[in-house]
Amino acid sequence: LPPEDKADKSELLWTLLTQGMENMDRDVESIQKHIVNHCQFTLARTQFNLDSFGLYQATALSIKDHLLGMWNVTQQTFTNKDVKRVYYLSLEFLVGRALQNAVLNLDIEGEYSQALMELGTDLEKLYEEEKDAALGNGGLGRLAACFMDSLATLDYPAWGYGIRYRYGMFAQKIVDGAQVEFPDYWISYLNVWEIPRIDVSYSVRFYGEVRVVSDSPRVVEWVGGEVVQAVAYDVPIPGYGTKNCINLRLWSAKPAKEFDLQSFNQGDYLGAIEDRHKSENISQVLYPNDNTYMGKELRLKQQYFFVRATLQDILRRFLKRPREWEELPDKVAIQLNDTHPSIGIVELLRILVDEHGLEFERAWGIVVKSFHFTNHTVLPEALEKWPVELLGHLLPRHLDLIYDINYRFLQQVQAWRPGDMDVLARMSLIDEAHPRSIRMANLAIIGSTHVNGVAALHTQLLKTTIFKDFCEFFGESKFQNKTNGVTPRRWLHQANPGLAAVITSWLESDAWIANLDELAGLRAHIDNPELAADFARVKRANKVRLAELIQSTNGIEVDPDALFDIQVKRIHEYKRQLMNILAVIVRYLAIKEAVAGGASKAELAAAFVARVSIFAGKAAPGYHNAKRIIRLITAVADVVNNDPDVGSLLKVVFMPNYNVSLAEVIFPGTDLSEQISCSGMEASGTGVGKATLNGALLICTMDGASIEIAEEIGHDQVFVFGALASEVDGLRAQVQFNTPPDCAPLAKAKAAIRDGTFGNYDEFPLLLDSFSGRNDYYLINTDFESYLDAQARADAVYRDQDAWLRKAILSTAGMGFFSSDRTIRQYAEEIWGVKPCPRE
Ligand code: Z2T
Repeated sequence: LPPEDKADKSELLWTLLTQGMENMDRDVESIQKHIVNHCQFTLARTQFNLDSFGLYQATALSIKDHLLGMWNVTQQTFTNKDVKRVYYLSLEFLVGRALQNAVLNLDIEGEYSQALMELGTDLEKLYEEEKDAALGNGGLGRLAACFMDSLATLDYPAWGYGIRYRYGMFAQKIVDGAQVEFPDYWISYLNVWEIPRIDVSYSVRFYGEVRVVSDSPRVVEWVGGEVVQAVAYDVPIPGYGTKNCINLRLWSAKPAKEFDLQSFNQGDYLGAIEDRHKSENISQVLYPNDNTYMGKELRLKQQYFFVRATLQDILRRFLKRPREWEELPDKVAIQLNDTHPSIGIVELLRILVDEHGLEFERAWGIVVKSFHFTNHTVLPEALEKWPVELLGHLLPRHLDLIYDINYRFLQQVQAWRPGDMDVLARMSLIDEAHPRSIRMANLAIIGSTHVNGVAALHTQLLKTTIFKDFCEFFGESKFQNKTNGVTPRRWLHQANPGLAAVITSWLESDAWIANLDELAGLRAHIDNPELAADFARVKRANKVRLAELIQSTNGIEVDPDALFDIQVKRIHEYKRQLMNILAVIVRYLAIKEAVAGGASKAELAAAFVARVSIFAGKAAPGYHNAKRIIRLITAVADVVNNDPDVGSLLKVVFMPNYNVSLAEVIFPGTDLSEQISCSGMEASGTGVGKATLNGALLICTMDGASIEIAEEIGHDQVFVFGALASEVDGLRAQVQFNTPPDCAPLAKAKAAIRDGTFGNYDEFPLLLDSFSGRNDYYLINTDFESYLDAQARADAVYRDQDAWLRKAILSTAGMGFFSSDRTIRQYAEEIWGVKPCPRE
């Protein structure tokens, strides 16, 4: 702290505060006292009303106290050293549960386990009491959470910024075979992990008008409209093997501090109070769309609310010391997680020009140097395009500035390609088609220094397709690749303690937890049958655990010795869960045919590898075809699972409410992981990393991160099939102009659906129509036989367990590159220019 802050504290208070930062004892007895203290005095529980949830809360509160001590010193270190900080701005942070993660990162599980055992409970059981923090949809949000873990672990001076949604990702129930959404009111009455900072609060304006204060020099003011308050809630993020602890700051909307005297003076006191509270709507709910843009005004309000508060907070920190504005990019790097926070580019420009009087070009130069932008998709339906009218109404001054930015930018484009009106129309921030709209990706590109994709193929596609003009204009060096990774702490160390122990014992070290490249050391033992036996034993135990969960949630009995074939991710046509279930139908029909042909049990076992086909994932509430796919999966499950001809040769399971905690059970129990997107469409995929890390084999197209994973673990380890990204356009054209008939197995599967084998549901004809003949945009027919062939190859290897285990070990062993630690180090060194800053 700067010395003057000491002045208002007595020597005693100063000393106690300084000592109090980290006087937490880690012995069992102190832990017990600390927990019981929280029971009695924070939660006001007595011996008569203390249940498991209360004990979980008290335990978590005691862990949070540990974190806060670390957190305070970490933040002071960043301040004292005046280091450059990185700010990760994301509308989503899909963190899941925090207790076990914190206990493991603090390396204090042994002590807590014993402390709680003596108190008559079980730490593992308390872990299960925690509700997931589901402030994200899928890959993009979970990536942000993995990044926070790596940023903390690697001691980077980083902050995450997001929104404290009152309702997270909806809970999914399956009712009569169909998805039904339920609200996720996740903060029951106390969220133990957050610290409300009522003292950290900023106002945010919407609507209103722009007034000219003076013409030359031109000064304008944005006035009127509605004002709401953003209040900070801080969530400490511990790292592994470090005493650093970083901050995730989430904003919650509250009524403005100032009273609008006018509305109160009108005599409608209760009405005026009611109006004020409408502002709280802004942070109420996470939009549940993955990979699709929804042009709702409330969503743009969320985006602006969040960046307005965040930028005020960042600048307040920057201005704590006397500075030149030109120093901003030396002290601040702002990473935009997709275009969702990209209105921040215009907001920083507005602050510098309107509030601090900087000349436009000077301000713009500073803005561009401060921002960097990650794109997560090439799907056109996901690219944000705000209607000009909507944006101009909500943020009138920002629309002015967007026009100014665009005018200057298009002049440069014109100078670059004189007379080329097409390039001008394509690169403009304004899409002139009706309704006219702002292209947020174009804004994010020209307002940032670096733009990155999330896997090698994805970045290549960005540069050659949707961002081609920009790549030619700015030069290639602006466009970088940062292949996604996952945190080995949550996705191996925490989720799969059995495999973690095996790895540690074979490597004779647990250094892999912080340096995943160490996994390569397993290759030295690849011919040792004992290693294979260890892998087999752990996988079997994890499959038993998963089978028990399936029994309790779905009431289906599955055989842990069957091949567990798993596709878990958001339901989306491009991810082709539909192709998967169609292949399951083909398998089912083949079993039926064999039985009808009089095959004996032994003949059936020789012809078919027993499989459990497991699906999980949420469909966006308005995405009808995705919901129909769920309906088909559950209908097939109903028939197959109850068909005595099939027995344990085939089971189909749709596990409801896929979330982070469920994923932690599913990936360790996966034999075969389905990564079967239509090539060129899955930007990266991160589930693929979690499965492979846990020793699953991949059945995959050459898409997203799978390409690089296959390269790292060896192509022999994966069952590859399907068209390449480079072939997709040509194949689509072919399907359009010279539509091929359905291949025989696909025709059979469709016929079975049509003839009512799986029931006669209204959804089915609509679903079948959506990908028939020329409509087959996702190339299911094109890839189908090649997919079946890959499945047959997987079956063949599974029959040879030694061969399978060898591939499983080599899969895990090759995953070093896909640690989010590697990804974050690359961002830090190649984009942000920030250095590790371990606390003093
Ligand atoms: C999302 O999860 C992803 C992309 C989006 O584009 C939006 C959302 Cl919510 C706007 C996913 C990609 O689909 C996936 O391939 C990728 O692995 C993940 O982001 C993280 O980069």
